[in-house]
Amino acid sequence: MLIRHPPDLPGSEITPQGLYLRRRQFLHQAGALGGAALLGGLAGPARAQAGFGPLVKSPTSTDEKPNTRQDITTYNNFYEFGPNKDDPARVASRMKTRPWTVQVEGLVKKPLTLGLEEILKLAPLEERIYRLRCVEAWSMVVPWVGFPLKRLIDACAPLGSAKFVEFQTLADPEVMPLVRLPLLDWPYTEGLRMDEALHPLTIVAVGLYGEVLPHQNGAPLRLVVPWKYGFKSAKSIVRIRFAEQSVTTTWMKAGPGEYGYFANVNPEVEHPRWSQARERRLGEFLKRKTLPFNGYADQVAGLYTGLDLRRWF
Ligand SMILES: Nc1nc2c(c(=O)[nH]1)N[C@H]1C(S)=C(S)[C@@H](COP(=O)(O)O)O[C@H]1N2
Ligand SMILES: [Mo]
Repeated sequence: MLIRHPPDLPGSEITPQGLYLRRRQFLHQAGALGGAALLGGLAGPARAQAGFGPLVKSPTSTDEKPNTRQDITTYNNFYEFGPNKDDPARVASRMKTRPWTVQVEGLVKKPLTLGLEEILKLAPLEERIYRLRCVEAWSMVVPWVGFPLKRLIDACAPLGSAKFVEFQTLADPEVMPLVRLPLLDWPYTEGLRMDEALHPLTIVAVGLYGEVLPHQNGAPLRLVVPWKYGFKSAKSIVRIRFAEQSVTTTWMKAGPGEYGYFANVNPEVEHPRWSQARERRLGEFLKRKTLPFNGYADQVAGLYTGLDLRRWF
């Protein structure tokens, strides 16, 4: 069986209906291409890990116990590499992360290309231990290595008219088997309102557990927006675009009634097909209560005063 699900999540709940159907279509097509060989044959040797040296731990860190490196790097959503939680760890090592550039365009002083090395010099790296809550009702605690997204945005020199920022991620059919198939609308596209992007909790992550980000977690750079569902945290970013209007994101296209633009963690707004009131922390048996804004309400609720969070989910 290619498709496996965690035992407490019926398959039809994991993905929006449209995605579920496209996944069946994918399986059908993958079958024609050789099925398991297509996904399984791509597993590469584990990459050498490089450390960042001693890091300051940000006071924004949670004091909850981080999940193990094993959990964080083998239970992933990175659909470009496959629909199962263990596909990214097996397949993503094929992605080349050097050289890597990020295209900056839209409402900016002038369009530019930033190299990864330049980006890494923008700000000191620090450790940020954050909760990550997936829309599928599981969560984990991750010791990220990163820096505030604001520092990268400042380097992009957006115009005052920019109200939203859009992120596009790598869609390379040579190394990502799924982008040949219409499982999602590739390239994976996400967006933030400018004030969300500039918020001090929002980071660019380039590592975890003190080491360079494993490919399956979004190497070489990804967003982490801890008060939003995990899908807002786009992996392997190659393009940043500033705009006056918000984009229709990949997940909004996949399930318009299921995934909103804001996607703030909200235990009171049910996903149409399951409750968001509780979550299973990876490695734990009993479910815990999901907190508004994933427990970051004190810091971020103020961004949404006057916004009906049931309507703008
Ligand atoms: N490019 C890309 N980014 C992505 C995804 C994806 O499929 N593709 N999945 C998202 C989802 S649904 C989640 S929950 C998080 C998971 O991050 P992690 O695997 O590092 O825990 O990545 C997000 N970023
Ligand atoms: Mo997710």
